Formats: sequence, C-alpha cells, structure tokens
Amino acid sequence: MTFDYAPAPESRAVVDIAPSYGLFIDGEFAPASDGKAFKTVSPSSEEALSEVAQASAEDVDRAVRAARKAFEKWSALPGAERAKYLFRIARIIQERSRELAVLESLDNGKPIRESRDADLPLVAAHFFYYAGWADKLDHAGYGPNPRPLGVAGQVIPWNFPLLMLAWKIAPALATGNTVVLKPAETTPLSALFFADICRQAGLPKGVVNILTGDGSTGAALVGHPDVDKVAFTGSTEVGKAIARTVAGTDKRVTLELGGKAANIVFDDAPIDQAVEGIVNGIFFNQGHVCCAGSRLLVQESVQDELLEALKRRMRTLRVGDPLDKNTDIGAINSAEQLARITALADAGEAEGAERWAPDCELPGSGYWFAPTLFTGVTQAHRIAREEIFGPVLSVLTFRTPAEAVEKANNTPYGLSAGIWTEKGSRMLWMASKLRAGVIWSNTFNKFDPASPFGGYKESGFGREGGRHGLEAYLNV
Ligand code: TAP
Repeated sequence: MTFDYAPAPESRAVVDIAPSYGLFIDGEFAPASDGKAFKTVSPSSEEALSEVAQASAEDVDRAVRAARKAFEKWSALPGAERAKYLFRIARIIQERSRELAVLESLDNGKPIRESRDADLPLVAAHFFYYAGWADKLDHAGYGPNPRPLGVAGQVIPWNFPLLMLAWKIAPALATGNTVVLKPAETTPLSALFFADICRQAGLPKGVVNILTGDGSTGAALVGHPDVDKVAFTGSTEVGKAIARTVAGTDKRVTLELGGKAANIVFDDAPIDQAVEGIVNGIFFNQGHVCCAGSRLLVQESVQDELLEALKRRMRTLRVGDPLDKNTDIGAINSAEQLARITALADAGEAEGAERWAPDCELPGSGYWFAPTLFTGVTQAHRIAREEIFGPVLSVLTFRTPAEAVEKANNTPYGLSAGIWTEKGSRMLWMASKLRAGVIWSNTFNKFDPASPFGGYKESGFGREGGRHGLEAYLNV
C-alpha cells in the first residue's frame, strides 16, 4: 500500500506498508507459530493499514532463545564496536525520518508536525546519545567493569511508539544487553520498520527481536524464565500486575507508569507564555502523554484573565487529518481509548464540573475528541484524580504557594509538574516540595536524552534517559 501525504508538494513523502508483517526473530521475519494475526487500523480513517502476526508463548520462547544466543557475542564486543551499530541505526533513522514520521502518524493518529518535529528527532537523538556511552561505561560512575544483565524483555505503549522503543532499546544495546520488545497492539508498525533498520545497519542476528501481539504476548514475555530484565511503560494497572509476576524472581524491573501532572500558574507568570505551555501540556499528542499537564492549578487572582486567554487560544486549535501539516490535534488512538475519555468527561459533567469546548468540526470517520476544558473542578472529582490520557484539562484554583503544593501532590501519581512564575526562589522552593520526577519551569514537555525521566509513587520506579538510564541495564 502506498500513502501519499502532504498538501504542499515540497513536503511530499511516501511510505510503503506491506499488506502483512511477520515477527522479527533472530534477524528474520516469520509468521506466528500458530499462524495467528491481527489488523492494525489507522485511527483517523478506521482503515486497516496492514495485518501483523500475533506472537504466541512459543514465539516468545523462540525470541528469548535467539536473544540469549546473541547475548554471548554482543556483550563481549568492545563498547566502541557496539557504538558503531548504534550510530549507524541513529543515522538511518535520520535518513528515513520522513517515512517513519508518516508511518507513525498513520498508525498512531498523531499530527505529522509532531511526529516529524518531536518524535523522530528525539528518537534519533536517543540513539546518538547512548551510542556515545557504549565505550565509556567505566566512566559512568558505577565503578570499573559494569556488566550487562542479559536478555531484556521490553513492553511499550501506543502513545509514542517509536520514541518508547528508542528509550528502551538504545540504553539496553549500549550496555551490551540483547532485547525482545513487544510494541502495543494498536501501533505495531514503526517497531517493524525499526526491525528493518536493524537489518539495514547490519546488527547481528538476535540482538533485537520484535514480537507484535496483545497483552498475552506481553505477559508471556515478562513471565519468561530466561528474561533477566523487564522494562515496561504503560498503565499503572498493568505495571502492578507485572510487579507481581516478577516478585520473588531474580529479574530486574523498571516501570514507567501513569501520571496526573499539575501545571501550576502563579499570578506573576507571563500569561501568554503560560497559555502556550498549558496548551502544549495537555493537547500535545492528543493528551496521550504520561506526563501531560492534565490538572491546571491557577492562582485565584488571575483565573479569569488566564481562562479567557486559554479559551481564545483553544478556539484556534485545528483538529483533523494527522497528515495535514496544519493540524494541531490528531485522532484518538483507538475506539477503546475514545470510549474511556468520553466516559471520564461525562463523569466530570455528572459530578458538577462545568464543561467547555470550542466549536470545532470533527471528521466523520475515525476517532476524535475536541479539546475540552473543565472549570469548577474539585479535588474529589474523578477528572481531578484519574488519568484521562486524552485532550481534557481540569482546572482547579489555589491562593497560596503552600496550597498549590498540597493540591499538586494530592494524587497517587508523581511523574511531572510545571511551574509558571517570574520568581526564581519560588521555582526552587516549589521544586523542592513537589513529589514529581520531572519538574519544568516556564516550559512544559521538554525532553532531552541526557536528562533522566521517571516517577514517584504510582508513576513507577527506575529512570530512563541520561547516565541514570544506564543503571537499569547494568550490574553495578
Ligand atoms: P497498557 O494497557 O498498560 O499497555 C502497555 C503495554 O503493555 C502494551 O504493549 C500492552 O499490550 C501490554 N500489556 C497489556 N497487558 C499486559 C500484561 N498483562 N502483561 C504484560 N504486558 C501487557 O497501557 P496503554 O494503554 O498502552 O498506555 C497508556 C498508559 O501508559 C497510560 O496510563 C500512560 O500514562 C502510560 N504511559 C506511561 C509512560 C511513562 S514514561 N511513565 C509513557 C507512556 C505511557 P496491548 O497493546 O496489547 O494492550
């Protein structure tokens, strides 16, 4: 199937999606052992893009054995040799980034502007960054001769398919581990294209194995006795189930789970800049972001001014075709996720919060949700407590910094937070009080491969990114 996108001729790009894909095990694509397969659908059109294999427990076993066999040679390679492969992969990703960006937007529903300008550059940067570490592990602060763990079983979600893959695979390979990765059921394609990139880069067979499938494939991978390390990003619910599976085994585990971040605006904040940060915080990637600024905490004295400016800005947001470069908000990833967002937004209204959304026409087919704002939200409301993982913002107010801290921390999660103020001393004081792994000030959703990312409380444990991200894959 050939997709031609872009309204402007200069941005024309093409991606070829095969009608079907096998599992990528030991350097080869092969059908599932029991022949099972499922369709992956474009959320913006509901059209099937391709059919991918559904890995069985037997396939998981085959992939883990391939990774185990490859581990012997891969872990014995000098770091500088492993680095060459990672640099090569990073460069191929850059060369193929337009193709990959279109693919990601088709399979996930995210706007091409985001996949092109955010996801893909960050994916390449992650591989470049960890390539640089591969021959310097002795200097990472973990003492001489840190050793790889072995075979890493990695399970990732659908919100940033290729970026989550990069966060998992780049540090694992740099440190000498081999991997078996399962992408989310609704977004398998970019991981399969990545498998092709591994072949293009001449990566030795079995170092990277990609198993498409559903939760049962993930569960089989996590529970496989020969997996040494489990790395998971996804919901807190599944994260807890995985923690139970690995409890009492010698597997190492890192979990990156949900969030309910507070974006806190003080009365001295530059309002226009804060509005941009709020919009980016909750509407970037349709709000399918674990660190989304889904609770806006605004100081009471500027509430009216801020909300007026925010609504004005929200009226300019364009919802629609992910492949249109003018689109700000793309499609919701699946019918299931749309139903979840709809149910929580309805609960907000039923519990007495006031719902507002700009007039915007939504496309006829596909899964869509208008950018939505709730005011009059109390801490008891479900929309203030539960992760919505969609373009829905809950607005709460505060009077004093202490009250802001108390409300921001009043959540079982602790992944991220944002602070908008002119006062440096207040930024630092707030940052010391907020129980969140990542805190942005006068910006939001800023990522850098050199910076560790991870949560407090039910947002999980372990860090990805930066020097800290190496530790998750090393015996130190
Ligand atoms: P999940 O339903 O947890 O799915 C994540 C992955 O786990 C998918 O590949 C899924 O397969 C698989 N899975 C499902 N059940 C499993 C089981 N019993 N054992 C092992 N694997 C299993 O989450 P999601 O809906 O894809 O993603 C949304 C959630 O991820 C949100 O809560 C969000 O906050 C969180 N998230 C967190 C972060 C970080 S960095 N903290 C980043 C992104 C997303 P299927 O696709 O077949 O269900």
